[in-house]
Amino acid sequence: MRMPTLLVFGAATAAIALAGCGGGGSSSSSSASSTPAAASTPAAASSTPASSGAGSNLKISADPSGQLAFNTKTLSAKAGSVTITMANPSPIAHGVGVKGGGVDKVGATVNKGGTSTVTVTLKAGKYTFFCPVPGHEQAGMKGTLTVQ
Ligand SMILES: [Cu+2]
Repeated sequence: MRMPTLLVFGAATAAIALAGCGGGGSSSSSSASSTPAAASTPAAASSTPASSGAGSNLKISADPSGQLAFNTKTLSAKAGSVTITMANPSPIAHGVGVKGGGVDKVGATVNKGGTSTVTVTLKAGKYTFFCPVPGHEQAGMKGTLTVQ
C-alpha cells in the first residue's frame, strides 16, 4: 500500500519540478533579451570619457641644460586621442611634434618657461615625436611613441 502512494507522490513532484524548469527557462530567455540594453550602457559610458577629452596625456620636457634632447626617448599611449605636452626649461627654444603613419603635426615653438602642446588621433603603431626647430630632430631631439 505504501509503495504506490510514494510513486504517485514522486511522479507529481517530478512534474512540478519540470514545470518549474520550463517557467524558469522562459523567464531567463526574457532576461536575455534585456541584455542588449544592458550592453549599451557600458558603451555609452565609454563614450563619455572620449567626449570629455580623455585620452592619453603625455608630459615630457626639453633638456634643461640646453642639450638638443627631450627627457625621454620613448613614450607610449593608447590608440585614440593623444596629447603630448612639453615643458621647456631650456635656454633654447623648442617645440614638440608627432609624425608617422600619415600623421604630421607640430605644436608651437616656445622659449624658456613655455609649454608646447600637440594633440593627434593615432591608431596602434609606432610614431616619432620630435622637436620641429630646424636641426634639433637631426641632432637627436626625437623619440619613439608607441601606440597600442
Ligand atoms: Cu628643440
